[in-house]
Amino acid sequence: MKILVLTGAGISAESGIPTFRGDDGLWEGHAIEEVATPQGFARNPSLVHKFYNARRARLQESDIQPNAAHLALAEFEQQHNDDILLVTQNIDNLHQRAGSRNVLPMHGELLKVRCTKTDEIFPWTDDLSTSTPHPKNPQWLGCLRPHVVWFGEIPIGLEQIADAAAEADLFLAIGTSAVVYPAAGIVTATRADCRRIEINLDDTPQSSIFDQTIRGKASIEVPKLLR
Ligand code: BV8
Repeated sequence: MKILVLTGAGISAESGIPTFRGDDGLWEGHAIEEVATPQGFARNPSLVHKFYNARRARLQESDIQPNAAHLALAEFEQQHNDDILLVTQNIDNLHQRAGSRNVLPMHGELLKVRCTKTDEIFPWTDDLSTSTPHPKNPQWLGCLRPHVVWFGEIPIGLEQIADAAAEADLFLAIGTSAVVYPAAGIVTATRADCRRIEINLDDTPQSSIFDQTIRGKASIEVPKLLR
């Protein structure tokens, strides 16, 4: 059985990582355009670095751990050896820390930085700033950016995701509000006879496309579904 899983910020919420669409629509006090677009970065790189440095520091704090949903997905992958692709919109590393191996972080990774000159990717650096030297060419200063996909940028692995969607027998969408594209479009790329299950606290604009909608917390419902 081929399984495709898509996770969003909701799967990490119970690990202590805030989701994106809080009531005030702001993202940790910032408008998305300010901190998660190439234009925002060009306009004020220091603010954007500060935003990601704070999220990176938070992710490294000891109380941020994978929760039962992350762990159940990792265990499920081991039982199905590699017939599962776990696509995540999250840029935290909780799936990887939980032991999932087939993870495709389609919106990038908070713990990696990328050179804007060469596209080389490096492990994260403490307090990334506009004067951080390039790890291999220290004479280059300030050419590093967070290795995350901002709005208006093309997500990672779209072809692999489309192939997996076309072959999936089971599609699970866990903790995503299904408003960010192209991630939100994946469910419609699955085969007509693919079994589609949505796990979320609330309904989403795509709930009607799913064969089964499970309402509840990911840390409870995912282990229940997979075990
Ligand atoms: C692109 C990285 C071109 C950065 C992120 C108008 C209409 C439609 C689309 C567009 C439009 N205008 C522009 C677009 C395109 C745009 C888009 O979709 N905008 C939206 C806002 C309208 N998309 C893009 O720009 C993308 N690029 O289109 O490029 C292209 C594409 C393909 C080919 C050629 C060209 C790039 C999008 C990526 C942006 N980067 N993140 C960073 O993280 O800092 S997106 C960001 O939102 C995060 O990755 C996040 O994961 C993602 C989606 O949010 P969710 O994960 O769903 O989180 P959210 O808070 O919204 O929801 C949480 C859910 O969990 C809720 O449903 C809640 O009920 C539930 N929940 C909460 N707690 C729990 C729970 N469920 C279970 N248990 C719980 N405990």
